[in-house]
Amino acid sequence: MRDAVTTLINSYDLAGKYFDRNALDSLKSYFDSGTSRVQAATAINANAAAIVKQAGSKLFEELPELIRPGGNAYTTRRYAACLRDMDYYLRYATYALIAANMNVLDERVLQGLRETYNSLDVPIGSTVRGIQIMKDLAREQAIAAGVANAAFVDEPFDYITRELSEQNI
Ligand SMILES: CCC1=C(C)/C(=C/C2=NC(=C\c3[nH]c(/C=C4\NC(=O)[C@H](C)[C@H]4CC)c(C)c3CCC(=O)O)/C(CCC(=O)O)=C2C)NC1=O
Repeated sequence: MRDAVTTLINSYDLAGKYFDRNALDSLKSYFDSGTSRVQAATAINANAAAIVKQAGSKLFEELPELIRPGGNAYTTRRYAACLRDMDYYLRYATYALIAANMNVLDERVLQGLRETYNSLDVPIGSTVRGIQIMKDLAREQAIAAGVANAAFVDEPFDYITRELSEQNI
């Protein structure tokens, strides 16, 4: 698992080089954004249960067929599995926000996920919609907590969306 700092160290070490101007600029911007990242993650953590619940309600309101007979989130077990997945996405998104690096998502969340979803007929488009709804709620929480430039909150949600949506070749 990597973060913004270890990724940089790794690549400079592989080249056997001291940090140059680019590396130092990128480290500086990472540390400058640190307080905002912690602030955003704190706000999301404190409201995680509510974010997942609200996002679920909104998703099923938009796509009621998911929870009707024949829908993938129909039956209590599958409904709960769906909300649990949403909670996973939210929690891992906060890790990626703190790390300022998406590697944790690749390693812990995305590996094999599309295959699992396909084999269980979990609709990827609807899952992506759920993730996008959570993104908006998470950003709102960060803004409400006083994070000035909260656009970075979108990053892990968009990353999961992009990776999950990619077509099989
Ligand atoms: C931490 C990393 C991690 C992830 C991401 C993860 C996802 C994950 N979601 C699963 C199932 C599932 N995922 C969903 C999700 C949904 N169905 C819908 O219609 C909605 C669109 C959507 C919710 C937004 C459902 C309903 C199942 C159960 C499917 C079934 O068993 O038939 C399964 C199959 C095993 C199980 O049921 O637990 C996995 C592995 N597991 C992990 O360990």
